[in-house]
Amino acid sequence: MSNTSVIGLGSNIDPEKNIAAARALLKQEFQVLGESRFVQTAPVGYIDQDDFINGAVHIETDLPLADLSSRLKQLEERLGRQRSVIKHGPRTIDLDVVVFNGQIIDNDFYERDFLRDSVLELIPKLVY
Ligand code: PH2
Ligand code: MG
Repeated sequence: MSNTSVIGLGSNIDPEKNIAAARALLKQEFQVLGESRFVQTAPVGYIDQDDFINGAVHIETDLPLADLSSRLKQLEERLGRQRSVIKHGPRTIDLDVVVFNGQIIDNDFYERDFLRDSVLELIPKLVY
């Protein structure tokens, strides 16, 4: 297992159910090193939508970044994700690679306090 990654999870359509299903799937697919707390968050970006549940999962994988990203996209589809016409609109599940081998690769880390908090809960020594 050569790579470690922090995956950000978010949902605001039936979020209790979809976050639970996503966490279960990630445990089937990857070696899970740890999970953050999952919290209710107010929508950012497009604000006229329901609150989200957000959190993060720390994993270990042999997959390189590009393959990990496409694997997560497949998992989103398995969980019934519909690509909405509304950018930043409601979603059953969002699985984003936020950190890969200690590198922050999703700028939402800097812009969303809840995401940064979840990541730092998992890797407190992360330099940013
Ligand atoms: N994701 C979005 C848009 N807005 N708001 C919250 N609170 N949490 C999210 O995960 C989120 C959002 C699109 O990536
Ligand atoms: Mg996202």
